[in-house]
Amino acid sequence: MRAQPTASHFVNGTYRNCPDGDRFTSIYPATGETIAELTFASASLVDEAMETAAKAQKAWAATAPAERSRILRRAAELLRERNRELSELETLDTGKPLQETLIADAASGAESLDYFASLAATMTGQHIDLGGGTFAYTRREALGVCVGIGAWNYPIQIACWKAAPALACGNAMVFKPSEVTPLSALKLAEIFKEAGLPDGVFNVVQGDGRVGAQLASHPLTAKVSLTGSVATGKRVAALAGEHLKKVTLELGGKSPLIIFDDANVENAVAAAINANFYSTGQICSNGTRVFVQTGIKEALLRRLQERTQAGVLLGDPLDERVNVGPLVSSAQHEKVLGYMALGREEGARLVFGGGKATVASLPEGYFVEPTVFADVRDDMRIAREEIFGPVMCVLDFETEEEVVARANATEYGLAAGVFTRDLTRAHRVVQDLEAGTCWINTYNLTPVEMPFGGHKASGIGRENGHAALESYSQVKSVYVENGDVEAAY
Ligand code: TXE
Repeated sequence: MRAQPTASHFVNGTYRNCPDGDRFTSIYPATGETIAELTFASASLVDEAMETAAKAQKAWAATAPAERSRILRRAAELLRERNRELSELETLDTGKPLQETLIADAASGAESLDYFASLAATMTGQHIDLGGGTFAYTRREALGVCVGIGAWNYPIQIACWKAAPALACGNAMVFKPSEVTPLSALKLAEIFKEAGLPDGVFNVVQGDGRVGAQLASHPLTAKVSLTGSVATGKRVAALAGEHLKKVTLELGGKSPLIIFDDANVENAVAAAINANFYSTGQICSNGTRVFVQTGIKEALLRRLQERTQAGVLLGDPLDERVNVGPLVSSAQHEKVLGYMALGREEGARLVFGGGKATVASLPEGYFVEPTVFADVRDDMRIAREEIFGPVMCVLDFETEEEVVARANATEYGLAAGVFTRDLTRAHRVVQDLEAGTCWINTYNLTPVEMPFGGHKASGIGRENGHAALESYSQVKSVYVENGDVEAAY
């Protein structure tokens, strides 16, 4: 199976190779086969991409917002028209089931482009009366060249979530996908060009953390938006601080999903499944600490096991019936298996799963079993560290006060969920949870209209919603004098 792109990079409206860059490959996680061979961008190609973007940005910012909207909307249509082709590519690159990529990846990218296209022309300033005919007004202006750095779990979605608000505001973007999943961002660049985006406004360069660091500290970078781990977030924030770049960080989590004993058990079980096993558990906002009030604990565990055993279909992610694919890479496979072993060593009760999964036709695939540990204690590493695989930790609780304190006792604060039929309690609990996104009686839904981002170590700034427009633009205040200018002499 091959998914070789025309070339590794896309700069100034054309595919570019970089023969002097280090070589790397993309592999299909279900088989370990190489599907594409690429190169990292050299320092000079990164410079060229930044310079090209800086030039193109001036004209793009001067383009009427309604025209910018039309181009972004056309790109959304093209994403939808090519959804199957893009989804198959995303499945090859990430190993996520086609069943998921058909609805959650390019489709979410298209939603984001449509949404920010519709907001592009609504960005207005204020008029401020200062008396005596004097006034001030504000303009909301683009920042310049924004750098996007992506993670490997939702490659095209992440590229769109960053590009859509950036371009809507009149910025240019240089995007670096994760070196684990380099392919779909190049297709997005092609689509933007076909939709009429001027050359140089959206560019893709490949590379690992070294290229990421060069981009984050580049003299022409106005802002950097990263999706990745907390460790990388700290490095990017340090670079951004040193060079005074604006920064948005979407980082990891160890989010709580709290289930009170008056909850609708079937819905709570469905949410716990989605919050831990969708995308084989590789989602930053996953509710991996499932706090269950003791009254319904055994009933909930039983239904969780019954539904998982009856419903999970592991296999080739290109088969649309398959609902659990492999992990993204051999490194992630080792990491997740290590945490499964650790859970046992730490004394958690293994309810089901707990190891490597075998798919007879795909012996080299990075498969693991969806896994549930019960009787997990707060101090266990499996309850404290982000695993980024299908490993659910179930923890018992007795009272509301206790569970809120324990849910908050983490450095992370990306997301949280509450299941209860008592809505007064739901709102009270949500108010006290230290998390950027909370769900009541559902989990992991992230519509583009809703700002998304983390409290505490889970991030800085917000993606999506009106908040994203604010973070990709800056205010200029203009004071207009209507009287004479007084001076001391
Ligand atoms: O992420 P990294 P990795 C977590 C998850 C996973 C772990 C490692 O737990 O197991 O992180 O994944 C770029 N300056 N998440 O190694 O390293 C890098 O090239 C600038 C959670 O893939 O954080 C890539 O494009 N950029 C997460 C991006 O940062 C740098 C999603 C993310 O890579 C850089 C993915 C540097 N110094 C992994 N170093 C989530 N929360 O969604 C690396 N990069």
